[in-house]
Amino acid sequence: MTNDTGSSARIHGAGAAAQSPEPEVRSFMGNEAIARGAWEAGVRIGAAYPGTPSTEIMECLGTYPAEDVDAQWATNEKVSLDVAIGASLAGVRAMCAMKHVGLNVASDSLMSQSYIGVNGGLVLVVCDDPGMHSSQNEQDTRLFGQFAMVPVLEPSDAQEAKDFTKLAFSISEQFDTPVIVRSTTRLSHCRSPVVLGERERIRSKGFRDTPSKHVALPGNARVRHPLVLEREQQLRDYMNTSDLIRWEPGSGDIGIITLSTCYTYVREVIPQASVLKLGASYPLAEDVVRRFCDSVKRVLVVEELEPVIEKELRAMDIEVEGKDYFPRVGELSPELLRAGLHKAGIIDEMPRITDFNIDAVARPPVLCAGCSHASTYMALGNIDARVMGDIGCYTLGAIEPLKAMDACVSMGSSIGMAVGMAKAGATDKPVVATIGDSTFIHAGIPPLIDAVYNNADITVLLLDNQTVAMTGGQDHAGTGRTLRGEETHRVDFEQIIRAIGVQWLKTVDSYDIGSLYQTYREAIQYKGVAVVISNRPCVLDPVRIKGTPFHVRAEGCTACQACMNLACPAISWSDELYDGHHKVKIDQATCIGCSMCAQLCPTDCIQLNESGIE
Ligand SMILES: Cc1ncc(C[n+]2csc(CCOP(=O)(O)OP(=O)(O)O)c2C)c(N)n1
Repeated sequence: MTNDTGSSARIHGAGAAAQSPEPEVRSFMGNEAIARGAWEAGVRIGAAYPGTPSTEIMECLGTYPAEDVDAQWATNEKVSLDVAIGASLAGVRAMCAMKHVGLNVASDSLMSQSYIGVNGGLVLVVCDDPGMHSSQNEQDTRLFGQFAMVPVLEPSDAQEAKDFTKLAFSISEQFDTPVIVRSTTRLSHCRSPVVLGERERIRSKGFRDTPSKHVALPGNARVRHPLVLEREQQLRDYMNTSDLIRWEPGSGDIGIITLSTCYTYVREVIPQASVLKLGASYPLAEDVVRRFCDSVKRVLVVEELEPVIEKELRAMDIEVEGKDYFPRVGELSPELLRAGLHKAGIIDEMPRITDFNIDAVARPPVLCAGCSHASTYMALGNIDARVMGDIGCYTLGAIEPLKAMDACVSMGSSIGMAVGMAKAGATDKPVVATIGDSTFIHAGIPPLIDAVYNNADITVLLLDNQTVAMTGGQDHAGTGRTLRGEETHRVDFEQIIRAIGVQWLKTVDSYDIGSLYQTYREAIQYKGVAVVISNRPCVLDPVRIKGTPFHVRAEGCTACQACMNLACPAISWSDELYDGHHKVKIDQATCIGCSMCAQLCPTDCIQLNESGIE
């Protein structure tokens, strides 16, 4: 698995497999399988904005030949969907990929595109994160599918992830609808065998000049909406007869309706049950579901997060059980399923506790040694500002010992929140917004325009570490490189900010702590919108930085803890006692030689360890 704080897993691309005469079987992560499915389906355009657990889908699609597929990073999820919509209307198969919260950003386009329909197949892959391994909420994308009246396919393993993605393109074209393929962290990041196939040679259909279908005007949309309802019924009929639904008869009176990775847990925990495995959560294959429910005495729905299927069954007047026994929050697991079935009186034995006798090392989230965000939050703590944060590695500025962030909601919200907070006048502290480079491009520019337009008195700190560090170091429009690593135009932040009308703008090096403090103080004294850009690259990406480490001369250390305010993971207390006291020590392997701690040390006892001897 990967997570938002690590780099992406190793990815299998096209390799030689595409030419192999025999079907080849490979171990794929769900995300690799989705990319493979799209490639085999003849996808021509792929666009995504990174976000765990979806990021590897586009990275992997970008390993297939450029003449087959144009795989690109978009500036945000809405743009990624819009790119895919344009390509679909032009007549080719197109896909966009995002994490669940990305669909909130893209939803404005999705809701209308549902009416407009497609030309080339249009697939949205949306990866949910039950359990919030690396997300700010655990919303359930299936509800969005219902809301937009767009079919939602739910694979349960990597093979299905590939097969369903391929099928999604056909369904899209057959029913003139965008299709959502929903994954979850467990599927996206777990490996299982996948049989590879050939790429379909799909010719472009060419653009069809039908403005009454393509232009979302009230008059056109009024005609389209009833067609969308008809399409829902046709899709329902299709779901009743398609291979997406599988009835697996068992013994006894219990019938379980399930889907996605929950299906694999059901098969493991209660192999004897009759199971109806749904391949699509929307629209529901009502006829088959009803027949299945009639064939058993007791029906349970096993689904992660919201009781989506359970509520649909209730609406069909079917007696059903589910969330009384299985949690509505977090990830489901075989253990939780077993506990729920036990509570429901279906299985006798108590939940099996698997004791691996392993003491997992606690790994609380920390900024990396030498992270350029650390000095910013240390300074903000000292300046005592009211800080509206944003989403990225720098959200860790909220936790001990930096603890210099008061609120953080969603990508790009920091600047708008700062405007509101400053306008409300409810704070005697200066109001500061902190935002990363990728987040600024994603959703930070409109609120900065708003701040200038409405004469807000705020300071914006643009923390430009020249990568999307949080999701593993992807490129974006501010790095000057494309998804395939080609050179491209690099957005000039200073020019953009000046063009917006910001009058007070300075750029600082966040490793230069003296001038960083000085610049921040000047910025918050300015009446109006002041912007400070700090432009130290991330220590992990695009190149891993490792300079000569610093070490502590213990005899000079007064244990004043000034250096510890940086929250650097290389700095800790010594094991040895000096005159009965611990002193500071620096882990030589972790220190990258950024010098920030040495600048903070009042006794100059932190020095470069040029000898390499500790
Ligand atoms: C709507 C949405 N899309 C994607 C993500 C995943 N994500 C979390 S932070 C982040 C961007 C971080 O990049 P940047 O702002 O440059 O800050 P850094 O992590 O590099 O410090 C992304 C894409 C998300 N949380 N929400």
